[in-house]
Amino acid sequence: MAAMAAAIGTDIVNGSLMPSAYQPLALQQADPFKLFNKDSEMTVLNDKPWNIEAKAHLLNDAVTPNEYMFIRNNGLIPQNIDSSAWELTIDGESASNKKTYSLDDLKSRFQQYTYQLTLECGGNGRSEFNPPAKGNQWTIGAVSCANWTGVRLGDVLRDAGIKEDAVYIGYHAADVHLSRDPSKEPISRGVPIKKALQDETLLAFKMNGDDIPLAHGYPLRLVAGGWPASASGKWVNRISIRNKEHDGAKMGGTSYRVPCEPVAPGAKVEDKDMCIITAMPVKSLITFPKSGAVIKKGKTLTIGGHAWAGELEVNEVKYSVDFGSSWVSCQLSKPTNRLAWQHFSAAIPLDATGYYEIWAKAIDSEGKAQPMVLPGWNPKGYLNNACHRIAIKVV
Ligand SMILES: Nc1nc2c(c(=O)[nH]1)N[C@H]1C(S)=C(S)[C@@H](COP(=O)(O)O)O[C@H]1N2
Ligand SMILES: [Mo]
Repeated sequence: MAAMAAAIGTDIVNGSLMPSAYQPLALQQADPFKLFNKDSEMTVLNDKPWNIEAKAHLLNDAVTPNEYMFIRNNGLIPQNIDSSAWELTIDGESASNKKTYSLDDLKSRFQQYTYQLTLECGGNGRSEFNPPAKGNQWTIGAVSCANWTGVRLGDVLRDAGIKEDAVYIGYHAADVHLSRDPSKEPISRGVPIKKALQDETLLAFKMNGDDIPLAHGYPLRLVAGGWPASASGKWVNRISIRNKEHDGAKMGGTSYRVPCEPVAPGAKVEDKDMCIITAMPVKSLITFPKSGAVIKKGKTLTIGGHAWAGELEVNEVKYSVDFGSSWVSCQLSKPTNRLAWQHFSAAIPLDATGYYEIWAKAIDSEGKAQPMVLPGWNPKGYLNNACHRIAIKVV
């Protein structure tokens, strides 16, 4: 009984009358697909907290709809949100004024912008690292590119006043620490002031034209595309302008930090040798066809997918049907706006019957390509941008 009460978070009234072996509704497994309007092919990695990822073929849309968008939570989703009472406070050592805005203030006082922004969890691809890294075992599906509408964070920060010595911003949010201890934050990260002031860095209140779904940060979220999505605080109610690197929860230690210089797999790395992840590396995903597709001999295989490169543009995507021995260029679209993923396609002749693998490799505007195999090991398994591959059978 005590254990159940602890799990529910309060005493169970009339608990002594509860039949033995009865499972209170509060502890029954909710259906995450219904709860979050997710497609039933999405993969649930964890339910305490909720972490759900897509499969490559589910991400085929040019703009990711909610049903295929991954969910990454560090804590418990806030409940009973009253958006009419929601407030965003700007404070911090480097804010000239502490200022508080209602959602209406933000919507009416500042110009609104819509951008397609790629959000990829820093730990996307973690499942492949060896020695294994603790944490959600993301495969390839912790990435999305939705339309986000809101006001520029920079406009709001400037309205409050940014002091000369500002170097960083840190967000604070309404989600609840897993321990339910109100003095602890599940996560409070941020970005350098320069990234905070970019045109595309939004305080968003709409996703794909509608209110942001609760799991994705309703009613207000920070969106800093191209950086590890952990920088894009959901349910944001306070942003601090800092005169030093933000020191909130999950800014230090091995959280969202990697060895500044490459290390041997499994190495112990001293804190001073760890660096905060900035922009995400170049990456691509073949979203069509689904891996395992069977095609008829004599037909051309059309593949499609997306490519993105942190703060940069993708210059080229290539495919290989011979395990990387030779590469052929794909068609590649320009991004709709900076920090949006780009779409590639190719018509591939597959002449023999049998098993093929299609590998895709993106190259960014600075000439950096995705590695074919796992990149540098790091303690928490971040930044795996190895080439995506699909299997095809020709019959
Ligand atoms: N308040 C808050 N913001 C958060 C998180 C969180 O747990 N709490 N998780 C972060 C991480 S690690 C990721 S990858 C993204 C995931 O965004 P999504 O769930 O909308 O896909 O949100 C980020 N913002
Ligand atoms: Mo993340």
